[in-house]
Amino acid sequence: MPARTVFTASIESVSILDEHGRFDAQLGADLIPDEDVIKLYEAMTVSRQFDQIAFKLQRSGRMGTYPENRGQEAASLGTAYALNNDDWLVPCYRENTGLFWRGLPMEYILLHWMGDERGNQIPAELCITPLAIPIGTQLLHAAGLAWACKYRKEDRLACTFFGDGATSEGDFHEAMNFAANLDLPVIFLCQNNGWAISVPTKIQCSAPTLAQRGLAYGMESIQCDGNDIFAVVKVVKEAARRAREEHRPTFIEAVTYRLGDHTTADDARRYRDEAEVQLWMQRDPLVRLRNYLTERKLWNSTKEEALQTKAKEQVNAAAKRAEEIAATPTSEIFDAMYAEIPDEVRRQRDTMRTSSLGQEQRGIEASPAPSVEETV
Ligand SMILES: Cc1ncc(C[n+]2csc(CCOP(=O)(O)OP(=O)(O)O)c2C)c(N)n1
Ligand SMILES: [Mg+2]
Repeated sequence: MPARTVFTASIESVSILDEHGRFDAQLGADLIPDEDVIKLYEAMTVSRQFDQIAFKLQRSGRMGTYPENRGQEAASLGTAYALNNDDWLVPCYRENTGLFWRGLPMEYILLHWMGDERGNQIPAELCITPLAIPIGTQLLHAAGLAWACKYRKEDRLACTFFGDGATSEGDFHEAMNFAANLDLPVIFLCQNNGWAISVPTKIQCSAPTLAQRGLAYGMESIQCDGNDIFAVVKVVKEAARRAREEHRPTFIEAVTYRLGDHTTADDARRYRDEAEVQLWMQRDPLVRLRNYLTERKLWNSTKEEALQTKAKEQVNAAAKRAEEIAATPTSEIFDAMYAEIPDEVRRQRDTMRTSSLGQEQRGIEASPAPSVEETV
């Protein structure tokens, strides 16, 4: 018997507002009302400002490591915009813009990177899970949440964010398999930003697209320009419809670029070409949207100036709130693990202040932090 083709596939890539400012009127028709485009641009600007201030907080020793979101704002923002407010957002750590859009107060993210776990105690009504630092783990949480939504017959879905590097993790493959085989209402939103720290995507994956990985599990998979907020909104809306109406998962590869270092602990100049960075600067999602609004006479330099001032004020106020939050009693680290504290742990709790940990006991006081304005 002659061999016959049993499967062929292709991956579509969606772009609506391209890097040259060309807008696809057909694909983009009635997608985002003008007043919302303005709000989305404002949200991107505030998030960019947040990055700058967070970076300075880290550099002045007032915060731990911080991963900049610069250049990737459109992917999480477009997604949060396209979903309902009770859909689960299951983030990684480069989704600030979308989380702020959902309503997360900015100080939560700062507290997280300051090493204060209260930054991860996200108000339940926001339907956002804690930032996931162990790469790929959150995909399984999203599949589980989506399964729960389906089981309870709720009209909700889960959307998880992760990077290109995460697609090489076992958790990624388990979550994708689980979601496709159990018909779960979940969206896998991969931010392919070209790099997993110093590993370029092209040596991480031999296939021409990451989206193909979804096809292998039998789920709808699509690519979009992740720096084009219109394209992101378009593909996420369709994925959400599929999740709600058909209980089927979707894999979305949003092609974007990390304009900053991996984190403040990294120096990307050591492993990537400056020309590549310059090329992607031309595709910056924020600049692209500003040009679009300016061209359409919906934006001008006066509005821009006012927005910049407002953004600085907002972020500085959030930094102040984060720095001024009262420290929790150290003994609190013992409170959440056991309903009834075992003897050995109780002993540790009761004696910790008499050991070398007990700085406060010995009267050593930390020097007061400078005000935000002093160093930012
Ligand atoms: C399980 C696990 N392995 C390794 C790391 C160290 N690590 C932190 S970020 C990162 C790269 C992730 O790359 P990608 O998924 O592309 O996300 P990006 O940082 O580019 O947004 C690695 C390997 C980790 N956090 N968790
Ligand atoms: Mg990456």
